[in-house]
Amino acid sequence: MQLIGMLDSPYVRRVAISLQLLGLPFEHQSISVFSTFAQFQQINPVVKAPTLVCDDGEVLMDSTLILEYAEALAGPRKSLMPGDVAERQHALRVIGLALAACEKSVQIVYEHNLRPAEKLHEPWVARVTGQLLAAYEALEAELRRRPLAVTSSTINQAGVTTAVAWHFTQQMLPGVVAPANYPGLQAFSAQAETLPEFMAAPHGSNTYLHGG
Ligand SMILES: N[C@@H](CCC(=O)N[C@@H](CS)C(=O)NCC(=O)O)C(=O)O
Repeated sequence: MQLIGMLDSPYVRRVAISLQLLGLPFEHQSISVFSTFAQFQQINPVVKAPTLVCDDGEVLMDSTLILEYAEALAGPRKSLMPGDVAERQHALRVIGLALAACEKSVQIVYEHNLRPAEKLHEPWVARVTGQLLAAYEALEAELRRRPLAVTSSTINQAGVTTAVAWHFTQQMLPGVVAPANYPGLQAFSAQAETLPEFMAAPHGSNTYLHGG
């Protein structure tokens, strides 16, 4: 199967890291939804990253749906989602917060990068920034209450998405979410970024490096 999209997208990156952790081989095409729009359109007319081209050619999109498919492929051998209902409930809460943090970060990036400066709507940026901070405050509290595992064999989807979200926000919006105010997230992210699966799919324009 082929993963389409750049690793500067937190959604593409969470899929690239998860596929590795699930032991599912894949090819990666690092093409942009912006600078290579027409090329992307040839693969997926909707131009959403990530896109997954399955082995039979069917095209999936949306990271959470792609991960659901990946879990089905890997199971019952491997899973990044807890089997226990209470544990799964907690993982889903953490994933929801981390995905909200990704979405709010992306909205701020788009507001700054895709609009002419005079069209930037400050009240919208302020609203979204407040939501972003609320998501990270809740994530920091959850991490304090129930620390997340952070080794290749123990990290789960809540850990992957939290680490990817934090790193993305810090890379794309430096200074917006002060690391000093979120020591748990900062330490967790630093450790996650040393895992081989994270290092093989670094944030940015690189193509996934097979085998680390
Ligand atoms: N909920 C989606 C969000 C994906 C998303 O918004 N990706 C961005 C790149 S970070 C994208 O495709 N942007 C181009 C567009 O929406 O037109 C997911 O989890 O995959």
